[in-house]
Amino acid sequence: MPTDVQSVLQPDGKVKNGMLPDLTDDRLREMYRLMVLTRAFDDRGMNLQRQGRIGFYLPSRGEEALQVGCALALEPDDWSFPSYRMPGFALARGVDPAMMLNQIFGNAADTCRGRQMPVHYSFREQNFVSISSPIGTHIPQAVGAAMAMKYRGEKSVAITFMGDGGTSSDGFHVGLNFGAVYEAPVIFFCNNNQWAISVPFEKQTRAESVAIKAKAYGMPGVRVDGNDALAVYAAVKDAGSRARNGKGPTLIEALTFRMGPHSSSDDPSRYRPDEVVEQWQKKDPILRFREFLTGKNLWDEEFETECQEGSKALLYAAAKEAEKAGPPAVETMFEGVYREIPPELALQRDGLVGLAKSGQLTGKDEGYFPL
Ligand SMILES: Cc1ncc(C[n+]2csc(CCOP(=O)(O)OP(=O)(O)O)c2C)c(N)n1
Ligand SMILES: [Mg+2]
Repeated sequence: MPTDVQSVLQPDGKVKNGMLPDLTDDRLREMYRLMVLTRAFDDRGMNLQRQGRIGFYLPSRGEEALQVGCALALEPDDWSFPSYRMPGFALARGVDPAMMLNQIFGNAADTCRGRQMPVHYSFREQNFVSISSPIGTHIPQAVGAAMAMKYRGEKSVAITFMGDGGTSSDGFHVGLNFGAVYEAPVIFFCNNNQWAISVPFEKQTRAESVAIKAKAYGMPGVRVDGNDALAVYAAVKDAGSRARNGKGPTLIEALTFRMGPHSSSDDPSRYRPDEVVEQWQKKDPILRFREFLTGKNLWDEEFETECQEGSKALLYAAAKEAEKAGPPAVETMFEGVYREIPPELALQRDGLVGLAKSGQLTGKDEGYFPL
């Protein structure tokens, strides 16, 4: 039933009988390390924004388990069309955190060449397709990519992510219908963190869950505890194997909670009571996983220090480097669109480069996205 919530780890970190996915001890410890790294990355991002060193950040505190569990259940060649609250997914797919910081700073080493909003990453090597700001537009894109894989006889799958708010977008409905009709090898993953900025889930839909919507499109719908990395891992593995075996898409709804603000520009205390946040604090996915590892003798203080301090030091150094790199050169603005640049644009480019060279174009404090 799409209303049952699948889980592997109980709130005290104990495993439900016979439910443990097939993962080595090293892989389990890696899962934990990546969750800690994700939280450290979010803390670094928010601190950088508060220090005025970057313009914008968007944290995912409390949502680490679903990001890491999901990423580790995929194959290296799979394609992802993520939403914006997924730093842990990128990290767990093997993206270098330094590259993510380059994007946030929009510096000369940024893969997006400073043209995207901060946290709207794009990493070719990991088949990580550019994050789109307009909600839901990437969902049909993922379906199209999956259809292409099927057409070409490839064994990879596409996964796409949307929030609870994203399920109200036109892209969601179009994507799910098209994906099911064409039996595309795609996984629709809804991160139901209960809030779409200030809109609570109960105002988002009259349906009893997101997962139940799958039935109308003709695909399985699964509800899973999003604070349980192992349950998410198992759900994505299952959906991936259905897709790889020609059985079409699955809709996964992972239940979690957005512990922090929507973004560095938001103040959630204006629209939701602290008590709700406190209740969810007790369900912290990282603490639960730590309990689980402890029960298996896979955790000790030394490992904890290694994860915590290692992540902090890595990110502190990478942020310093990213800041030092400076913005992309002005002429890059004219690259990457035309094979041969039209004469009127070449004229503008040369004018701008001239201004930059004569020091009349500082660019300082200009152009930050004000969200
Ligand atoms: C088409 C569109 N409408 C509105 C917005 C403004 N907006 C940005 S994030 C957001 C909330 C989305 O919430 P949800 O899908 O639950 O994702 P979450 O932020 O919780 O991860 C909205 C309405 C947008 N970016 N695009
Ligand atoms: Mg949401």
